[in-house]
Amino acid sequence: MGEIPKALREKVHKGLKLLVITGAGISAESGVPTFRGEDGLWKRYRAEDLATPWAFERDPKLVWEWYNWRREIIAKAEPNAGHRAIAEMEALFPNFFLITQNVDGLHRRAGNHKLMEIHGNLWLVRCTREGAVWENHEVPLKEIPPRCGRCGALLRPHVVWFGESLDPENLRLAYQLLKGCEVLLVVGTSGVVQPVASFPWEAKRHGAYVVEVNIEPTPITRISDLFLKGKASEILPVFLNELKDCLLSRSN
Ligand code: BJW
Repeated sequence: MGEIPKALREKVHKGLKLLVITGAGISAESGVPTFRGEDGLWKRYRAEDLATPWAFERDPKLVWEWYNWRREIIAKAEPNAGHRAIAEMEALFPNFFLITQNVDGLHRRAGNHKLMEIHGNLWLVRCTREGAVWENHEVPLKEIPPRCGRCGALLRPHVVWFGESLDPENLRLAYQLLKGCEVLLVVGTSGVVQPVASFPWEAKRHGAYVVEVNIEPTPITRISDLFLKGKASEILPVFLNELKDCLLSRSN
C-alpha cells in the first residue's frame, strides 16, 4: 500500500467523520465462508432454499440445520487483524460508525460498540408468533427446529432474508450517516445485495471520499477514490497505521 493520498490526508487532519461498511470478506480469514465467489455458500446452496421467508415456511428444519452448521463454524472463529483494525479506528476517531452486513458478531467481539448489524445476528432468535427476540448461544442446537419456550411457536434466526425489509429505524440512521460521513471505508463486500449495495453511491452523492478494500474489483470500485486490493486482514492494519501517522503529523 502506498502513502495515503493528499485529499484523504487533509480530511484526517480536519478530524475525520468515518463510516465503515463491511461484508463477508472481512470474516473470510477468520474461517467464516463468504456467500459469493469460488468457495462461497451460494456455490453449494441455493439462496432461495435457505435464506428466504418462503424457504423457512416450506422447510424450517432444513433452514435451521444450515444455520446450526454455520453457528458451529462461527462459534470456533476468532476476530482477525482486519476486525481488530476497525475496532481501533472506533477508538481513534470520535466520529466513527460501523455498518456491517455480517451476522457473525465478530466485530462486536473485536471491540466495536458503535455498530449496526444491518442484516441481523446469528446469535439472536425470534419467536415467529410474538416477535420477541433474545440471545441463544446453544451450539449445536438441542432441538431442530427450535421452539419458543413460552408459547411453543417456531423460532427463527433474527436475520434479514431475501425479500424481507430491513429495519426501518436502522435504514433511517444509515442514510443519515451516509449523508454526513466524509470518508466511507467499504470492506469485503461484493456490492450486489440491495439496499446496502447502493450505500456507497449515496455517500458519494453527498461528497464522501470512498475507500474500498477487497481482493478483487466490485461494482463499487468504479466510484472508489482509493481501491486497496488485498486481504482485509493485511490491508487494514497498514491503512490504520497510515491514518495514525496522519493524526500524529497533525498534532506536530
Ligand atoms: C475479501 C476477502 C478478504 C473475500 N479480504 N475481501 C432486483 C431483483 C431481484 C431482487 C432484488 C432486486 N433489488 C433488490 C432485490 C432484493 C434483494 C437483492 O438485493 N437481491 C440481489 C441479489 C439482486 N434484497 C433484499 O431482498 C433485501 N431486502 C429488500 O431489499 O427489501 C425490499 C425489497 C424486497 C424484495 C424485492 C425488492 C425490494 C434483503 C437482503 C438480505 C440479505 N440477506 C443475506 C443473508 C443474511 C442472513 C445470513 O447470513 O444468513 O445477507 S444474503 C447475503 O448477502 C448476506 C450478506 O450480508 C449479503 C451481502 O453479501 P456480502 O457481505 O457482500 O458477501 P459476498 O460473499 O457477496 O462478498 C464477499 C466479498 O468479499 C467479495 O467481493 C470478495 O471478493 C471479498 N473478499 N475474501 C477482503 N480476505
